[in-house]
Amino acid sequence: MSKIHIMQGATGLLLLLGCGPCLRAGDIVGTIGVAKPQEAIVYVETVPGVFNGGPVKMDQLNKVFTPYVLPVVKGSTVEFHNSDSLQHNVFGVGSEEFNLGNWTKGIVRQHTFNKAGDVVILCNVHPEMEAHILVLTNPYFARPEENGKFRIANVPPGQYVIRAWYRGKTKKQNVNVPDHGSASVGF
Ligand SMILES: [Cu+2]
Repeated sequence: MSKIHIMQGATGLLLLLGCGPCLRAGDIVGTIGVAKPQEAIVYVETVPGVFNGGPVKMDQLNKVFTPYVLPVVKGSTVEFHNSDSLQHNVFGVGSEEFNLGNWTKGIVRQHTFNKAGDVVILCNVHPEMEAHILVLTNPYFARPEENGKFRIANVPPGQYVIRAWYRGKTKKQNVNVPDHGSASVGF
């Protein structure tokens, strides 16, 4: 019996006919060596295609923006919550500038980010409060784990620039993502 006869059902059919790009994707894995890896974001700079953002949440709790850095896809609406029993303000400076005013616990205000870049989020009631919204052009990004390891999964194969953002600065590397398996990057 030939190998072709052994393959049955949808899987066999896909293997025989090929599935074009749907089966071709690789992971980018690596490690970042910084003091607080979970406050870093690793992302692929440009990936062909059009990607849509969705709603994302940033909170203010105990006078701290949470998370410190929030990666979003361009076009995403960020909901700014206030979980403290005092007044906060939210304004943004950098690649996009806006001011949502002041509000109290339980109220949510939002802003849609339509320009790629790094927006510094501040509160004019508490000058010590700071966060970043990292507006990216595609969803191929990852927040490293506590040990510095990261994985960006299912990236279409190709040659890319990958960047690691940390405390407002980025470092870049070139990476070649294979059809299957993974490519390694170290920062
Ligand atoms: Cu505040």
